[in-house]
Amino acid sequence: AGKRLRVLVDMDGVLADFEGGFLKKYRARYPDEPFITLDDRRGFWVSLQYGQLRSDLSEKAISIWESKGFFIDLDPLPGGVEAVKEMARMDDTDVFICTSPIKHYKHCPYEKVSLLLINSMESSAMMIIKGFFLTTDTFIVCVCVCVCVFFQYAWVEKHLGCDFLEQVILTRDKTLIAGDLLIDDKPDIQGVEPTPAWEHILFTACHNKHLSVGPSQRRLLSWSDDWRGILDSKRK
Ligand code: U5P
Repeated sequence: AGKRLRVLVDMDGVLADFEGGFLKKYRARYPDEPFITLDDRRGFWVSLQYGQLRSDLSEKAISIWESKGFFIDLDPLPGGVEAVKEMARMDDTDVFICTSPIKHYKHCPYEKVSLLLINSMESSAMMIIKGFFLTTDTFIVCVCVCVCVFFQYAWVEKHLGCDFLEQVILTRDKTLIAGDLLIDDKPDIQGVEPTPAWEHILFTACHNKHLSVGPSQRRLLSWSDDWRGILDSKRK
């Protein structure tokens, strides 16, 4: 018997339509502001390109994905959910959803909730919580990150089912995670591990489709592309 194949699948831009969901909500919230069509998107960071369009648009862009309900409302990308479910049913195959939690929290709607929470606490409870979190700021960051992470898990439960919650890996550094394949739309996946165990398969997205990638880099054009062939190529 061969060894088991471990596939890591990114969420935003691979399973969930982050770019489409972003543009729809950005235009609804800021109808009079300039925007970038999906065809004109370049570079992984939406906030960076909006900031180049006009400096204040970077913050406006960030405010969209840090709004309540943004992640849970994202539509699945065509074929992604079906592909991941099929992978999970394959013999000798383990599939994990590998995603990064948000890093900004300044526009997080739960900032207000956490402030209210901390202000309404009795002084002794407040002292204990403060002792644990050190500062009110740390407490706010913790609440915001927890709630945002909750919505990423909720998306997995909604579209893949609660059994898949066991398969979620949340990390800011994907190079630390060992796997045979990482299917991800981010062109440069870096972290503290210089030689990650996985082969990165670049999932084509509006922001990376114009990039010429190195000869060793394989792409998955969409979920109708031959992902089964890519998995088979890694089996011993
Ligand atoms: N993201 C940003 N800025 C951007 C675009 C995306 O911080 O301009 C964040 C989003 O919060 C998204 C995450 O959830 O990156 C996707 O990371 P990854 O798991 O696809 O690497």
